[in-house]
Amino acid sequence: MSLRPSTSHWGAFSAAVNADGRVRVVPHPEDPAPAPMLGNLTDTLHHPTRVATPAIRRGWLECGPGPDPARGHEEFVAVSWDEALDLLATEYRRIRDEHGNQAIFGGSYGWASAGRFHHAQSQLHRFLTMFGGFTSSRNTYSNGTSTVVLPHIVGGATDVLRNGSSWPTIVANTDLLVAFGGVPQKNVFVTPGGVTRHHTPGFLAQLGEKGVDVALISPLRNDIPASLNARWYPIRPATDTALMLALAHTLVVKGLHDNAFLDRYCAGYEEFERYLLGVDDGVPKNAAWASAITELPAADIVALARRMASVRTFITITWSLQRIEHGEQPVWAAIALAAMLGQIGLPGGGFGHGYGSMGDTGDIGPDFRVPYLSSGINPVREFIPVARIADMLLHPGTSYDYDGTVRTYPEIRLVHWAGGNPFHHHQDLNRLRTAFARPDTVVVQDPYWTATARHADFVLPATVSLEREDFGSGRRDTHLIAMHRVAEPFAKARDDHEILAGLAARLGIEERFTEGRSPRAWLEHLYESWRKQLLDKGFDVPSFVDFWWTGEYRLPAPQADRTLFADFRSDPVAHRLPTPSGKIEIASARVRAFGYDDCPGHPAWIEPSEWLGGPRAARFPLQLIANQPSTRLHSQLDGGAVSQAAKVTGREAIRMHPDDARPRGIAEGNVVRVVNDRGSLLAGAVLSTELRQGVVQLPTGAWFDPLPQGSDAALCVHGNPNVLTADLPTSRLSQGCTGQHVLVEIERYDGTPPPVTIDRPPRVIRR
Ligand code: PGD
Repeated sequence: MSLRPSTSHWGAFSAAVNADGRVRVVPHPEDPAPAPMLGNLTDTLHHPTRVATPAIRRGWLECGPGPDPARGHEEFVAVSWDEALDLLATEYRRIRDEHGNQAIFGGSYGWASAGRFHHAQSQLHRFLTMFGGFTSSRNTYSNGTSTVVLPHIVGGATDVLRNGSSWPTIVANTDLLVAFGGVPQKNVFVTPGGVTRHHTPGFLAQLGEKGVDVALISPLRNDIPASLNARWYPIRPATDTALMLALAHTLVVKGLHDNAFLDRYCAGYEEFERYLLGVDDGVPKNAAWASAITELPAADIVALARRMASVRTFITITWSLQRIEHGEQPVWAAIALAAMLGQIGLPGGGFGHGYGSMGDTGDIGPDFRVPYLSSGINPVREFIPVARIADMLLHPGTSYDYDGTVRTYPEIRLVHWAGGNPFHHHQDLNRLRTAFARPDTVVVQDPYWTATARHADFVLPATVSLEREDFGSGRRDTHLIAMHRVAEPFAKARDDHEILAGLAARLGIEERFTEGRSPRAWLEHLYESWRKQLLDKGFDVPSFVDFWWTGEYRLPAPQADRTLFADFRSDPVAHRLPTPSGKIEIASARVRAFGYDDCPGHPAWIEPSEWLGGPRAARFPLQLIANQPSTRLHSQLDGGAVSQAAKVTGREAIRMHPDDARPRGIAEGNVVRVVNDRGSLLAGAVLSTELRQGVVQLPTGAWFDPLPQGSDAALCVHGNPNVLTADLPTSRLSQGCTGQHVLVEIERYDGTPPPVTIDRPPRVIRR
């Protein structure tokens, strides 16, 4: 078979199916740095965990809907598509008639696959909207805290998160890059929707070649490529805010802050300075104070502050820094620090957020809206901040704070998920299991028997993107890629669109849902409507037929030079920020008025519950960093070759310092048990001096594989860190995800460890 074009969140490629059913993948010829994880696609079509047939949990089939603690512990019964969709349509009608549309939770958070038409959430949200609406979720697990706090500081989140200074501008102008959380190269291979040219590894290499001074502030040394020769500040996890405050304090007491910038462009600096100097609380946030918290030498902090004030300095913070308790604080403190340096809006100066968190931050591709499927406007206004899913299911009717409002959790009866894996992405998975027992019915559409699918009542097998036609492109992508069908659908798998069209037909909304178009007709319709807008703007865009057979369209107008807030700096009146003051709010009267003890009106150090300096560390003395994996995207294709090759004894690899391993009798390659009071997991030990002592690192995404009921069901034998993480919000302001950090203890596992079973399907009874 000839190679056919396609794309994924981790890169564009061409693919063909070999005679043995495996996929041959060739990276896009223009990609200067193809993602290693492309290799996971090889076994994607026929992996043993593909869902072959619609299936219904036996208890649901025999006893009907209702809360059931057996969910996630029971076998499934294979059914026909007609039986599955008939039963589900009846249940949808019952829920709507008895409880109303807000009893349907369709947030369905997750990355799904590249492809603008078959995008699973868009399809599901469109279907649910046409059915009368659903309770939705807001924000993301990625940067949901920043999304809420940034509007209070700079008037919006979009510019900071999507239109930050470009890498060429930084390479050309920055003297000193101060990288809180580093610039982890593993993450820049990924951009939602697709990326054709991975530029960022090249820009990082240029930084190294130019000899830009780099300060890496992270407990993990490999959070920045070694070629940059960064100076490593091995900070104690969760204490970056304290360091930023001490850097700011040093600027004040040495008279190195830019008063003219603060006067003209910022509001609330005086209040912040009082806090820095300890005027009201008697605690100056000086280098000695921060040294005790961060365990970095005070002299190094003072020297770094002096250096930052003497050259063109760019401050970056990764998104992982806000994925912890009080995650608003490092974001706000970094902006306050940058404001005090007075370089915001100057090329190569100021701050950025998310460099190394994803491929599109700082990238030079065009900022182009590509064709997409409209989901319509959800008539139900009910929503939750995305990471409050378990709280909502467990505590309907309970009130909670969110961004200055008081909200109440709705009572959910039906959960429908397509394109996400909450039993990978949510915190405290054992608590989530209890929460998932509460609804009457849980529906999951996924190509694979993920842990989430195993916790459903209805499992509806979806195709993978190689089995359908689509087009794809990500933010700042250079190309729109035609995604040709490479293989026929696996077994009885159907496209999400087809599944939902079948359900829509039974509910009398098929015509509205499909508008009478086939998927191919949708592609042509979406493309041609988009093309017309571009032609009107003078762009030369090929017809759909030409695009489809060429296999790609190179998007116009890349943006090489870009400086965040350059316009605001040039004219702060004409380009006033949409904050109450029109300026950068170093202190916010609005946030202060909310009265949140966990998010006051200016950046502040607030001790978290899970850190090495707190009392909990006496019981659980190691800080686990649960960051993004380098061998797969989140939990996707964990069974793929690249992801599997990095496992140790078939389990996720956990890195620990030899000085932490030795006293525990742990050697390289040992199976270890990682434990706290929420659960435990088995992982394979890898010893490394690339992380500071007292810190261990276990990436997210190993498929959750709990022992069966009756044994230690709180133990994941495969190594998913979310059995250990706390289901706590960042604060009452943003209610964001705090999954990045958790305190644990580790011991060697002696004896024969229980086998990993998640790489096989669950028991499905054929009738
Ligand atoms: P994925 O593994 O991408 O994880 O969480 P997310 O749920 O996005 O899940 C996508 C699912 O969609 C997979 O099961 C895949 O098989 C399925 N899928 C793919 N294509 C299709 C399709 O076409 N149709 C259907 N129906 N399904 C499809 C990611 C989330 O995890 C994120 S974004 C972040 S940043 C968080 N990070 C952390 C963290 O730093 N630390 C911890 N502890 N936890 C985290 N969780 C969060």
